[in-house]
Amino acid sequence: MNIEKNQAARMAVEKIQNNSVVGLGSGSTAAIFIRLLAEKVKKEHMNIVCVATSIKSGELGSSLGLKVVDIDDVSSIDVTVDGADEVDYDLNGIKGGGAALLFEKIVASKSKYNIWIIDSSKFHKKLGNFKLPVEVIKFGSQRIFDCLQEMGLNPTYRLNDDSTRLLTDSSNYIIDIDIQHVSDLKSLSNALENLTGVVEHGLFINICNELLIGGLKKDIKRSE
Ligand code: ABF
Repeated sequence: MNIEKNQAARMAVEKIQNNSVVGLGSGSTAAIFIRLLAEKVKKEHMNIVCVATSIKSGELGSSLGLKVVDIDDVSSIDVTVDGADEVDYDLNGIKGGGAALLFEKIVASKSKYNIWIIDSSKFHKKLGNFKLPVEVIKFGSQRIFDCLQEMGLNPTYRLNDDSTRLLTDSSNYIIDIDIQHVSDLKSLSNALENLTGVVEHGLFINICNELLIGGLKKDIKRSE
């Protein structure tokens, strides 16, 4: 799969134009993109400003010489290149396997154009092979967990290797839920957003503009 991740990242870097603001995604595929982008910027003396979707991506970009600024220091982002955990044929996706979904969705919403880079194992007709991450504030999270259980979504807290609850960059918890048997994702999205204490979830609907799949020479664009 790494070959496909490299291919997808390389296709994305070719799309970055000079004098642009670029969103840096999170995850291992996005990390390959960040490294390739830094090489291209250095080689071609490009004028690029970056906004990161996680502390980790920002630190990686800065360490490689990219100019990484705070999202509120730019009026808009020209293009964001990010990974995803699962993408369907309508270019809707599940993100947040790396617990960065909140900043990823904020950066994506400020981006004029969103490109996702994946290996072919993540491209499915229907979403649900990957559990859906839900970011919740710590205070009162058990009530949300219980609600999700009552909804039949089989919730589990995201844990660290030492079995402590993982904290996101915003010091929130992640609860992963099983959506394999959910057919109406828009209704699920609305239901989750109506649960007090839910900060954000990993359903990214109508956000991706272009999907680059390693191993496929052509890219897939969302129909307008
Ligand atoms: C990120 O990309 C996350 O939303 C998602 O978890 C990750 C996929 O990681 P990888 O590219 O390592 O498979 O945007």
